[in-house]
Amino acid sequence: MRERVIAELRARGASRQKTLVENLRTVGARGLLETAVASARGLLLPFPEAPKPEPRHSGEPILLEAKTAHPVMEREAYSSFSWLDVEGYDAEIDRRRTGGAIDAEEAKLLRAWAVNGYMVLPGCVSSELIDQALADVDAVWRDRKHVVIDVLTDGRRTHVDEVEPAARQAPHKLNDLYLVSHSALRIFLHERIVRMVSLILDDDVVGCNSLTFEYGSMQPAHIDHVYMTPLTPRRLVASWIALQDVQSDAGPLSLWPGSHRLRPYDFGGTYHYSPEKEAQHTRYVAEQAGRFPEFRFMAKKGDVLLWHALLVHGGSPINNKQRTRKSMACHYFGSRETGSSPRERFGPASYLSKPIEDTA
Ligand SMILES: O=C(O)CCC(=O)C(=O)O
Repeated sequence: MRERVIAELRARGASRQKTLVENLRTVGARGLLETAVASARGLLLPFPEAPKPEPRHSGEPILLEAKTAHPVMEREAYSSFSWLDVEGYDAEIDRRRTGGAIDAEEAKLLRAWAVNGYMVLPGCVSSELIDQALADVDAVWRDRKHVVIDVLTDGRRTHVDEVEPAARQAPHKLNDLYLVSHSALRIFLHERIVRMVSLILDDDVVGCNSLTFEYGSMQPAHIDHVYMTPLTPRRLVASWIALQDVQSDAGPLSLWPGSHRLRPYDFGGTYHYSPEKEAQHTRYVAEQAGRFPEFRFMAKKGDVLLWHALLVHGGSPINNKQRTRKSMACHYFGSRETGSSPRERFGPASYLSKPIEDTA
């Protein structure tokens, strides 16, 4: 009887997620009567209490309530989730620390990562190495090398040898500088970055692409995972390396800590973006970012920040167009996620010798 009454009320739109008043409005007079009858028989419906949270179990993914009308992934394979994105990560960090697999500093960074979706490695890259990479950027422009460039002011993707030299003075991205600059490669696969990414992914690291900026990107809030979707969803990490001290009017990198726990957007059974749904997705991201405080990374030259595949981030507005904001943003997969793409080894990691096309 109780199940029948509940089923009927549900069929007319009642739900445990609504308040009592909303449910009464939804089910109308007949539903009201049935509820009263059901109550009189001791079958009081469970309105208006909030649903009881399910007990959390070790290994269960940690996700936030969707709170959106946009389509989101409701069911994801447990096996996609990183060990830091499931219940019990704290005890697992302790276990690895006690067993000597990680040191105290790494344990602290991994805990920050699990909660916020990012970690900072202050002073990670030496100033000398950065200056060498910047000299290579100058050489790319001076010698008009055939390096892919995204012109951010008009959305063009072209090459440095095909673009007007003035394009250098406006926001742009040089793609995969590491293919022509050994110094950029040493930054991209810096041993400390590779070490932390391999701990996060629990896998060997494959560098997929590097983007070099001389100005802020002003990119709207976005999530890299939709553009660079690994074979196993979620197995992507990004790094951001300050090639100079960042000034507040130069469009610092913005992050929304904790947003990596949001459910990914559902592009029709896939995590990978489709151009016709991209605007909707951008609206979803902007709506969801509003649930979190914004953090602007006021980095010093050599500081590195790693962010989670699903963390909402972007380039904040540039308030001084003359001000440079030299930086690199790089993306990494685990070794199992790149299929048969050609790779080169570099120390404990490897990198794609022919990078993938879609980038954020
Ligand atoms: O550096 C920035 O302003 C943003 C970089 C970024 O969002 C990305 O590479 O995904």
